[in-house]
Amino acid sequence: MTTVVSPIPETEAIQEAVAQAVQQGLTATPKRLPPWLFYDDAGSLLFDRITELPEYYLTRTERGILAHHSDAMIRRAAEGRRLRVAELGAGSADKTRLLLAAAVALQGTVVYEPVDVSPSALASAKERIEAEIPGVVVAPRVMDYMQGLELAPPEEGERRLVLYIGSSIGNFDSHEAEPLLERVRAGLSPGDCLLLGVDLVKDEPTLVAAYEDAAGVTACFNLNLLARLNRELGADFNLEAFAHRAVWNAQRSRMEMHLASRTAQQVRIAALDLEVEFAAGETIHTENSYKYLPGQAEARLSAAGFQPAKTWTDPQGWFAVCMGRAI
Ligand code: AVJ
Repeated sequence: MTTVVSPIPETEAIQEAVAQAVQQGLTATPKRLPPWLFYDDAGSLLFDRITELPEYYLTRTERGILAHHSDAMIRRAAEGRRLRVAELGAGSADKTRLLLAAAVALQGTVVYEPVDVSPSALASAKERIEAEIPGVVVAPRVMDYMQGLELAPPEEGERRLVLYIGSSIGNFDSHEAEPLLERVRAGLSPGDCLLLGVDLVKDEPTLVAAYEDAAGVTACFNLNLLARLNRELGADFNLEAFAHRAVWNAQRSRMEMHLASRTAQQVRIAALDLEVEFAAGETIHTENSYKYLPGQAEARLSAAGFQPAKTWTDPQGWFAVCMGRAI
C-alpha cells in the first residue's frame, strides 16, 4: 500500500508568491522585500514575542484602550441592533477577545468572521476562540481582503462591525491604504462600522526603541526573513553578514526596517537561479510602519466613505482606535 501525501494547496500558492516577491524585490534598486514575508511559522512566533517586549508599547497600549472601552465600542457600533463582528486577519488574540466578550455580554451570542488567506490560521483561531469564549460562533472566511471584502449579507436588521486593529494598516502608504479601506467600505452597508487601530507619532527614541529592542527579538524577526529564503528558496544568506536597522523617517512619518549588508558579498538564490550582489552597507528595505498624527486616521476613514464616529486613545496619546460608520 502506498501512502500519498497530498501537497497542501495553501503551501504551493504561498511558495509561488514568495518566489515572485523575492525575484522582484532583490532585483530592484533599492532592494526591498515585502513585510508579509516575515510571517512564516518562525516569524509569527517571533512577532508574538515582540508584542510582549517592554519597548514594544503598541500591543499593550491598544489592549488597554480596548479593555477600557470595548463595551462602549460595541454599543456604539450596534446602535441597538444585533451585531456581527468580522476581522481582517485571523484574530489578534486577546485584543479581539475583549470585543467579542463585550458583544456576548450585550446580546448573548455573536457571530465572528475572521478573514484571512490562511485556512490553517483560521482553523486554529476558530478552535481557540470557541473554546475560550462561550457564546461566540466563529465563521472563518478564506479570502485575500486586500482584493476586497465579500461577506454574505448580514441577517435582516443586523449590523456589521469590521475590526482592522493592531496597526496593521501601518504597513501601507496612503496609495495602498486608501483603496484598501475603500474596498472594505464597498463590502459594507450604510450604518455598518469599521474599527481601525493606528499607532500615533511620538518622540523618536520611543519609536526607535520599539523596533530595536534591547533583547534583539526584532533583529531576529527581521533576519528571519533571510533564514526563510534560505529554507524555502535554497538561498545561501549568511545571517551574520547582515545587520538589523530601525530608523525613524520623520519626513514620511514612518518607522523603517532595513537589513544592511556588512560587507560586499554575493548571495545565490538557487530556486530562482539568481545571484544577488550587495555592496558594503547596501540595504534591503523590509518594512514601513506609518505613524499617524491625531485626526489623520479619521481623515482617511472619511476619504474612504466612512463617517468618523468616535476615537478612543490612551492617557499618553500613543495609540488611537477609531470607529468609522459606513455612509
Ligand atoms: C504588525 C505591522 C503592526 O509595524 O509595528 C513589529 C510589525 N515590525 N516589529 C509593526 C512589526 C517590527 C508591526 N505590525
